[in-house]
Amino acid sequence: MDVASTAEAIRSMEIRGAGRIARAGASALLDLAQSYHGEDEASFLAELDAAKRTLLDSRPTAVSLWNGVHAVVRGVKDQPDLASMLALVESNAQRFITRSEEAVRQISLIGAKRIQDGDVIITHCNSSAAVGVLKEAYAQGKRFKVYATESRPWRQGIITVNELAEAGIDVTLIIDSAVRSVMKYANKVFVGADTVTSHGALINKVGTSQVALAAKEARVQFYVCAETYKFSPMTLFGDMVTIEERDTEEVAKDGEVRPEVKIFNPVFDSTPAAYIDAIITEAGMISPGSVYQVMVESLGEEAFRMED
Ligand code: RI2
Repeated sequence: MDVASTAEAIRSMEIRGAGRIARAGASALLDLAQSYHGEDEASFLAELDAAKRTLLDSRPTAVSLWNGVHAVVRGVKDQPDLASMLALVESNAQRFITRSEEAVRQISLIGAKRIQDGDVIITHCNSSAAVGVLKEAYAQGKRFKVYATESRPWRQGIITVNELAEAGIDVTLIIDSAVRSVMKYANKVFVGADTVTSHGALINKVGTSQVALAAKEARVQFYVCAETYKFSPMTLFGDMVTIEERDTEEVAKDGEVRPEVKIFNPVFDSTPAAYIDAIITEAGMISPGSVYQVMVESLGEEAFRMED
């Protein structure tokens, strides 16, 4: 898919999930390099820069997209000629996509170790990393129950329950506001991540912080499944994560409520590090306090040399 259609598919949530949008962004830049027919370096760099901006503007919250796009363009402008620029975009993109898929697989294996027979697990929204952990544990022969939230307004929980049921897992769909009632049956929570800040806070689908609060109250373990390219270098410099607000029509259709009613539709929220027991990454399970160190090791120092 080209850059414009990829950005539109991300914006409209046809392509969604923090890991998937990062891979889609990298793949669109790969497509740009492979189909480039221009002849000079300056035009290619200008086109690459415009493509980068188009992709980054599509959804603002998940840093995975930022890290993915920057991993692809890194070093390109320092190449001596157009052929080397195109080759570097291609190899960077392919490396990012392969590593990203491998990271999700590693997280499944590491996270599955935290699951035991008889566990009752809650998950929220639809995270391929969290679902991967549950499916891997089941494939290893562990038997447990899952409660999955509906996750209004997009109802990505429907994807989750169908994926889990298809794998054979005992899964129950609940509405978001049932989380606290159901927490008394649960002993573990597994969720995904859109962004993890340098101080270990989790930015994930709106409602995650309420799940975490209910888990803390009930002393239920709260695990985050996050590839390290969801760690945000910008937060180290004090940047706040932008919380995406989507169309109000997603909450109530036009004409459903009186015109004087205001609608607020933030789609992510922030869970403080103190509510998180551990973050399961491809580099191993870490405490929220170790995010900075793992981020430097995994993303490399160049990720901290900020480019816009
Ligand atoms: P994976 C999703 O966002 C959810 O918030 C989910 O927890 C997160 O991305 C991570 O998903 P959205 O795109 O990368 O549905 O684990 O808004 O698939």
